[in-house]
Amino acid sequence: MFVTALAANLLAAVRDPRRLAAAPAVSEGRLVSVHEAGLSVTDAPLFPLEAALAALGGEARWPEPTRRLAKLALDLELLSPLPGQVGRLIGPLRRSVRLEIVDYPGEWLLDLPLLALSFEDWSARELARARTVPRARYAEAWLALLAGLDVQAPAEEGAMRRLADAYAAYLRRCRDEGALADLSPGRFLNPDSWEGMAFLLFCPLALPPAASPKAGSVWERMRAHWDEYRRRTRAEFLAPHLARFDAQVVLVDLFRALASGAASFADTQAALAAIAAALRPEPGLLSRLGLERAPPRPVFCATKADYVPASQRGQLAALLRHLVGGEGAVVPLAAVACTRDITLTDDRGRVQDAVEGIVEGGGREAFWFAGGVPAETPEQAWFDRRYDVPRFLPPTPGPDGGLRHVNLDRALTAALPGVLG
Ligand SMILES: Nc1nc2c(ncn2[C@@H]2O[C@H](COP(=O)(O)OP(=O)(O)O)[C@@H](O)[C@H]2O)c(=O)[nH]1
Ligand SMILES: [Mg+2]
Repeated sequence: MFVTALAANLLAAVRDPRRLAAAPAVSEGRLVSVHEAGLSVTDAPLFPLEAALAALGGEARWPEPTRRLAKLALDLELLSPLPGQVGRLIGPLRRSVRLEIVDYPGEWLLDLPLLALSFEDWSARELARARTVPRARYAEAWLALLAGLDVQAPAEEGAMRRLADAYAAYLRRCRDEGALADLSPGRFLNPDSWEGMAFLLFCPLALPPAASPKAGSVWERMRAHWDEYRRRTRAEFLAPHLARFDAQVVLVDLFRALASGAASFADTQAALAAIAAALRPEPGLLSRLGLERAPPRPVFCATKADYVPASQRGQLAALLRHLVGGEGAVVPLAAVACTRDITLTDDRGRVQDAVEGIVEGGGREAFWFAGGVPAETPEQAWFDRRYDVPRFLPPTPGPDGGLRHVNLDRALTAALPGVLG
């Protein structure tokens, strides 16, 4: 949705700068033209912009969520004013910028911290937490398979597949039933082009009881697969994509974590800490991996900011800052604003800021967090109150193709100060 809204509003902003008013290049009239550009035949799959816009414009359906890596290219023409006397004499320079936007499943960000982990250390960490609440409940079938496994036995394809499948099923349950987020490897949840690859046959394993693993054993083979997974992550995700980015936007849904209980929130917190550490420009993990250039300062966005009224978006940003630490920019963001701010008054005359939008079926629904969004990790008791977060329908694009948003222009300017600033 972010990529779709970004493209739709950049295209619309050429005619109507109010679409992205907080981006100085737009508000000052320096964005002259925007066109979608083609990709070369060897490039990544094309981002399905047309399908996404058709979904929004037709019956106001949400576009498909990201399941694979895809790329969108936009050609921008901008004016750069020259300073001083010269500038007044010859006027601004025209420059062309090609903006390439790479959309990929967010789960893959958690593969970055794995690049610095051994199979032994990752296994120990994952086995330990799979035995604690709430994960243990989802891990039963996988742990039962492990209990009957001799890791020194000769590796056999069928047995390895059953173990890897059970581990992947555990990760999916953690994500879908537990709303947990600190789940690895990311490709087990979203394999994209790696679907069915033999090196995905591994899972966390306890160390063999004897000091050294036997050649050809399950343990040895799974560790080899782990090494191959990390090699491919470097070769096919890090090197061609992440390491070449000039900007990295990380979208974080804090409402899902807040509404799903303390365990879900703690897990999201752990995942974000690991991602923020990996993306930290200096001396973060990526820079230590010997990339040719330092990674860009990330822009962390608290998404779906249209779930809270304007008066609470500062709190939302504060909560995200609390979770990611000091590095990078933090922006409360709604790629598409589905709600309007309202004020509710209860029978005792108490006033509450809330939002209201249209939900599936056409009904109008209000939403608010009692007491507001917490600015730090809430106490356990805060989670006792359960929130049913409605799923609002997206607004249809305007006649100019633009979409109502919250802070999309601020997020873009923070990500690309040299282009839109
Ligand atoms: N209210 C609101 N909902 C959003 C917004 N962006 C995304 N969503 C909801 O979140 C879902 C997933 O968004 P999407 O961008 O597809 O996320 P992905 O799964 O990470 O690719 C959408 O189908 C919407 O229901 C937003 O700005 N406001
Ligand atoms: Mg997405």
